[in-house]
Formats: sequence, structure tokens, C-alpha cells
Amino acid sequence: MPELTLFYSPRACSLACHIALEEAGLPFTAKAVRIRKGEHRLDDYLAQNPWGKIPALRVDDEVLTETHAILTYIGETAAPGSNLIPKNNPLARARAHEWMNFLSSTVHLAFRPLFRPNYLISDPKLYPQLREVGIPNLKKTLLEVDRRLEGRNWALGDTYSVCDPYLLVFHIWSQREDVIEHVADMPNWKSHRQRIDERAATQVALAREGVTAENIRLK
Ligand SMILES: N[C@@H](CCC(=O)N[C@@H](CS)C(=O)NCC(=O)O)C(=O)O
Repeated sequence: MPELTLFYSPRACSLACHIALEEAGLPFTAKAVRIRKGEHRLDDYLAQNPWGKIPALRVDDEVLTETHAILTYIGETAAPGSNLIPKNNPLARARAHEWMNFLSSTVHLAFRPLFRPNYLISDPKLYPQLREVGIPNLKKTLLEVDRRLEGRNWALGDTYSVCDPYLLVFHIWSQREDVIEHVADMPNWKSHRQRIDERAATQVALAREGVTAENIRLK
């Protein structure tokens, strides 16, 4: 069994990998690299991951980056019965990658005009214009997630997979005080959130990250 170390920042997209590792029952060490404190830009972390982004998963002597890749690795490494990534059904497996790619590219980036406008434009005077385009796009993108969850317990239907904790990350972000006012009701995603909140693995990872009911709200 390889030695695993997850580098995470509380409530960042790394939370998906954190929960997935708990679900997989794989032994791992969790190391906090707090983005808010700029720790992802310090030499200690850059020595692990020169790209300086979170998450990263050290697997023995190698470092894997990208949430989609890390979740895939966790799903493929978990015990055979765990079904965290569908094994014998190519279409179901492709659906898992469809979700993860949609979440890592389209959904994650839809938050950028609100969370990181400085990554998109240099002049802060233009931020309102960026929000004018970005907010309706975020709302539309989140509603698309909600539409895709209709009639499903989990992202892939009846079976929990690594896609589900990834969905939780963006639901948490969507409930932030500065975002929630721009977001429509998302009843399917809200039920999904309630189901995932009840899982022991979610609770363990959230507690380790210091995320409490006070700092994440559910509309
Ligand atoms: N494509 C990467 C994105 C990673 C990423 O941007 N992570 C954020 C946290 S959610 C980060 O490291 N932000 C710090 C920064 O950009 O300085 C993935 O899906 O893992």
C-alpha cells in the first residue's frame, strides 16, 4: 500500500479528496496548507508542489495534482467493493469523469469572477463589469448542476461515488454569504447536500478541517 499524504486547505476543492480518502478507508496523513495564510506560496509547500495549488496528494515519492486526477486515483485504489468509481461499466465510468471534468473546469471556474477577479482582470475598477457577466453565468451553471441531480440520490444515480464529495465543495461555496444572494433555489442539490452531510466520512473530514455549522450555512 503506498504512503499517502494529502495537502489540503479548509473548504477548498481539496475537501473532495479529503472526504473521498475517508470514504475509501485508505490510510493517509492530512497536512493543512492554509490558502488564507498564504502557506501555499511558501517554500515548504512549493517543494512538494511547485505549481502551488491545492490539493496535492503525495503517493510515496510522487506528487499528484488536480482534483479530478486525485479523486480518480482514490476511487481506483479503494477496496474493490467500494464502487467509488464504477469498475465494470464503461459508460458509468465515463459518467464519473463527465461529472469530475464538468466540476473542475466549468463549475469551479464559474466562481472566479466573484472569488478571484484579480486572476481575470488587472483593473479593480472593472470588477463590477466582470460580476455583471460572471454572476448570471454562475447562477446558470449552478442550476445546471441542480438539473443534472434531478431524480438522483447521488451524482451517478443510486451509487455514491467520488463525484459526490466534489459536489459538496461547490454547494458549500454557493452558500457563502457573498454568493448566496446571487444563487437560485436548487432543491435537488440541497437534498444531495443533506444526504452527504449525514455520512460519517464527510463529518470526519469537515471536523479535521475545522469546518463547522457556523462557518457553512445551508439555505
Ligand atoms: N485545476 C485545479 C485547480 C486547483 C485550484 O485552483 N485550487 C485552489 C483552491 S480550491 C488554489 O489552490 N488556490 C490558490 C491560488 O490560486 O493561489 C484542480 O482542479 O485541482
